[in-house]
Amino acid sequence: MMDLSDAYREMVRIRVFEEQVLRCAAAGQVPGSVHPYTGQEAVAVGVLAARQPDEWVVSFYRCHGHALAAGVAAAGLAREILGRVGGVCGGKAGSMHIADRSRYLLGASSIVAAQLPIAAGAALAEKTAGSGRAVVAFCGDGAFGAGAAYETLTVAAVLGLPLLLVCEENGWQDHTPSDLVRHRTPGEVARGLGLDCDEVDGNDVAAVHRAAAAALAHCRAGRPQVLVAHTYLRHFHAQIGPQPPGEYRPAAERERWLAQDPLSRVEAALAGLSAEIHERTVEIHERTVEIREQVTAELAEVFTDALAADRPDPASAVTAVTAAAWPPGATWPEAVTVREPVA
Ligand SMILES: Cc1ncc(C[n+]2csc(CCOP(=O)(O)OP(=O)(O)O)c2C)c(N)n1
Ligand SMILES: [Mg+2]
Repeated sequence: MMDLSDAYREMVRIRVFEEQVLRCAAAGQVPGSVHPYTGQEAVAVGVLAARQPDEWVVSFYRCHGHALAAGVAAAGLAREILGRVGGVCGGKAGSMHIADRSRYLLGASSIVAAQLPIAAGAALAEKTAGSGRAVVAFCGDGAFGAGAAYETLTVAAVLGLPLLLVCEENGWQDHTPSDLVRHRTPGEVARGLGLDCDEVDGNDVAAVHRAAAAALAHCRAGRPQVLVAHTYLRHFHAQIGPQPPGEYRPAAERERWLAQDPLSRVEAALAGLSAEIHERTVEIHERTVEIREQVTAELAEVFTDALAADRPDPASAVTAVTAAAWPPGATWPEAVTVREPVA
């Protein structure tokens, strides 16, 4: 069972973190683009509360929420996105390529669906080692239009890989409505390929958690699973530079989804749990306000600190870009030798 207050705090951290990132983007402080995760927080939090802390996670460009929910330190994440020393990847990877081995976040890909075969490889490694651990891969619904998704699902089914593929179905692929460019939904594709596939209300963190916990149990027993979480982006696809994109989605659709905001849903659930005891309800309401205030103060400090940090030395651009050490006995030196920086 997941503690709803803990889940709420985690979801608020992601929301407030992303709002800070967007503020920095508007001020021209973010190199490259940012893909906010606002509105989809319940998916990352619900799923990752169900994984064991040493189960690998693989993400895509909308990865800040996955990273925070995987336990990546907000300070290292903020510095990474802002391209500063002390970032989890040395400030050299940026918003779309977050990795943190200490939290078993294997990496994130900016190429749609490219993370899926990587996740299958990690799952094959776990299976080969007989570890009993699963691997969690996140993707958008657009990934199901890519060949890599079909290949991954097929190989996962054939080899019995301990892989959980979480598809965040938000109805859009960049500025294109998903239904315009697909013939089958991700769930239909997964079931069509013979995989187990559950579909869940992705704005209901408790429901996501239950579905992920059940799916992960099957994965660990060697039965790959797909979980489609239906959700919606609160902001927009991406921001590149200081100017946010204009609104591109129908107003009625946005309003319908924003009324189902995953944070408000938890606030309602926390209050509803004890609706019969008025004082307790007030207490819970105050608690949610307190959590928001605490998280906002914590993250304001994190971003002030990150913005004051240095940018990485350009000479470090070609260091630490390959594995520092190879497994015992492995020889492949020439191919991986890192060039010294050109003076
Ligand atoms: C192979 C590839 N083709 C196109 C793009 C450009 N692109 C970036 S995000 C995106 C939309 C993907 O939508 P979806 O998978 O639903 O994820 P969402 O952004 O909605 O979370 C596209 C087409 C890309 N990054 N990689
Ligand atoms: Mg999408």
